Amino acid sequence: MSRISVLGLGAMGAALAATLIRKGHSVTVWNRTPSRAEPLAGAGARIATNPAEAVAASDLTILCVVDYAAAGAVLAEAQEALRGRDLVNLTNGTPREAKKLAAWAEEKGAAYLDGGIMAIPPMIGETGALILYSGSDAVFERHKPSLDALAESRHLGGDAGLAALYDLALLSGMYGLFSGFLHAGALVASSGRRVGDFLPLLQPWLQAMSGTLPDLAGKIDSGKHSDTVVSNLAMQATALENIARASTEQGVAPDFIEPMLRLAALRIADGHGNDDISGVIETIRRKK
Ligand code: FVH
Repeated sequence: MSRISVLGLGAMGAALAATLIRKGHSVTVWNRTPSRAEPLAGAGARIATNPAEAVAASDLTILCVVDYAAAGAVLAEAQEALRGRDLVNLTNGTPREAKKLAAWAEEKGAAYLDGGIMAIPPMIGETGALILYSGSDAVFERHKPSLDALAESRHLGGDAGLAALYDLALLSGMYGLFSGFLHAGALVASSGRRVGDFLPLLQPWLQAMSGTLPDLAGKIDSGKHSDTVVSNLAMQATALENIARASTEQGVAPDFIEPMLRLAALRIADGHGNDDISGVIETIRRKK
């Protein structure tokens, strides 16, 4: 069992620390607001009085705070202690922020692994939780048994920004689903019906439509948006217009639907009305 320090004891950091304790690790914790460490001390954690003491106490440091500004502030207090240490940062941010922090940590002599948590706090340590990692392969391999205690662990590659990129891509899919659900629910509720009673129709429909994703992904990867098109974009834009018009008629704001309609219209205006809806990706891709 390893010695692990957890810095940041918000809802997620506390769940990470509690799980590591429960699974038999020797855990040191630190939080900016000390009172949040008390329940963990009761469960067997040692409390460090500052970030440097926490980093020095363990073979592995896990950092999980609200954002990268906070992560930078915490690590700045521990920079002397970082030399020769392994650092896993599970704070949510952008790929650029992750790469910048990786470079900073490596300059201080630490080996850096970035992570994206695909779970909510009660899922930590349970089946179904996933944490994506990228950055130091050596840190991942050295600590995989401990990391596996938290969630299924998946290493995406040596580029420290990849975990953040994939995390945000997965969240994009989730928020697309939620915005579609909220709009669909508002339409149904406008008839005085219950949204819960609509779910037996919506869930299988979404499941069926997710079956079209491999075909769309293939078209995106090949750039061939006009191959074997069943429901072309021009037809789908008409459906989107109908949804927007019906929303207004029903007293529902068309705000979730309009961006998709606008992007589809741009693509059609570019002469791609007979292509598949996969081609809309070309209207949002920009050169970096
Ligand atoms: N909770 C969730 O459902 C999601 C699931 C997916 C991953 N996220 C990310 O995890 C990071 C931490 O989220 P959290 O849920 O633990 O967040 P809070 O409960 O709000 O706790 C925030 C902690 O950050 C500390 N903190 C804030 N500012 C500073 C600072 N300037 N210096 C040091 N620490 C700071 C805060 O400390 P305190 O307010 O208790 O003193 C908490 O420990 C996050 O990236 C999510 O996106 C969670």
